This record gives sequence, C-alpha cells and structure tokens, in this order.
Amino acid sequence: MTQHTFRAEPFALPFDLKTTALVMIDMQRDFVEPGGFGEALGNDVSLVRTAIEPCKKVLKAARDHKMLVIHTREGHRADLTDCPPAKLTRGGQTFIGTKGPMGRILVRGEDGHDIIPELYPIAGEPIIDKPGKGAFYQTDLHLILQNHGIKTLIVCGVTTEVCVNTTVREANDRGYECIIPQDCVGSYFPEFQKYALEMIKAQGAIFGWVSDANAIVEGLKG
Ligand code: TIU
Repeated sequence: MTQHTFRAEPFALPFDLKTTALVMIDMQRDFVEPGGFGEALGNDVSLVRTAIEPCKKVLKAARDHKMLVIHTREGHRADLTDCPPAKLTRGGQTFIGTKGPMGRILVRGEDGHDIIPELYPIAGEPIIDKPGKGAFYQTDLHLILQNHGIKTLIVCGVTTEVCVNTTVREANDRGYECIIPQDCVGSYFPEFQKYALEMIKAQGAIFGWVSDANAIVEGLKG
C-alpha cells in the first residue's frame, strides 16, 4: 500500500492512490451554461464557471494516475415519472421538462443535460444519472465504489451547497473520507460557497476535508 497525503484543512488527509476516486458532480450544461436549469432558477451561471479550469487540472491528474473517475448528472426520464411532484414546482414555477435553448430542462438525453465539453467523460469512466441532489440516492454509486475498494473521494463540481454538499454528507455517512478542492466547486451564491465549505471542515472535519486543485495534484504525485 502506497501512503500519500493531501494538504488540507482542518488537517492533512492520508490516502492510498488505489482506494481513491474522483467524483465530478453535475458539471452539466444545465447548471454551467446560459439557458439551462441554473439560469431558469434566476442564477448567474458565470459564477460557477470558475470551477471549470481547476476541475480540468484535477481530472487530468486523476486520469494520469489511472484513478477511478466517476461523473454524475442530475436529471429525469423524458416522462418525468422519476421526478417528485414537489421538485417539479421548485423555483416558484415549473422548469423541469419545459423546452429551453438546450432542449427540455434537466431531462436525460437532452443537450442541456449533458456534461460540458471541457470535462467530458472518456471511455471507462462511469456516469451516474441521479434523480436527486445526492449522488447516492437511487443510484448504484455506492456499489461501484465498493466494487473498486474505494475509501477516499475527491469531490468536485456544482453546486457547492446543493449537490456537492448533499453528496459529501451521504458519502460521509457511508464511511468514505471526502476531500473537496475549493476552487473545483462552484456556487451561484458567494456566501454559500464560503459557508458550505466551512461546514464541511468544521468540528475536526465533521463531513470532510477542504483543499484546492494544486494541493490535489501535488498530493497525487506523492
Ligand atoms: N440549484 C442548485 O444550486 N443546484 C442544483 O439544483 N443541482 C446541483 O447542485 N447539481
């Protein structure tokens, strides 16, 4: 077993390259590009685009080290039967399933639902389609991670306080150690970005560790 360490807060996190996976949360056009779900909810998507370049760095390092890389996408079946009625009307009106410039919003198979070209999955990288905010809810993510003997998750993506935080909490309860590079996650709300990250690392890493893209790349090099 090769023991490496990530520089992180509230303290350094030891990990083994073989039992560490990268999880890219919902880097979809619907959240990161104009005309999608994020913008329909009244948000300025340019705020989350800052995560793209740092995510590219971490994704390249993970691929160079032959790590397990998993991508997630939030979205629903075309008939919306897997979308809770209460979720349909979030945002004050119905957006999910309606037609936008990138196709039907948050519907699987539509252009807006797909992952942005900058971070597009390559062969061998599982894609998890999830109906909720958490990547473990109603998906086979836990099964895939267990089958690969994964213990540590590097979690990137959008948005910090919604799908990233929900997934980190779900992972933490399942026994995974999560590290979040702060420049690789994005929020439409600067204050939520700050506090969502503080919540993760508070109380001695109650949910996980906070780091940055450079520290992840260095840590993976060993
Ligand atoms: N609205 C918002 O901030 N996020 C979401 O609805 N989903 C994700 O975070 N992926």
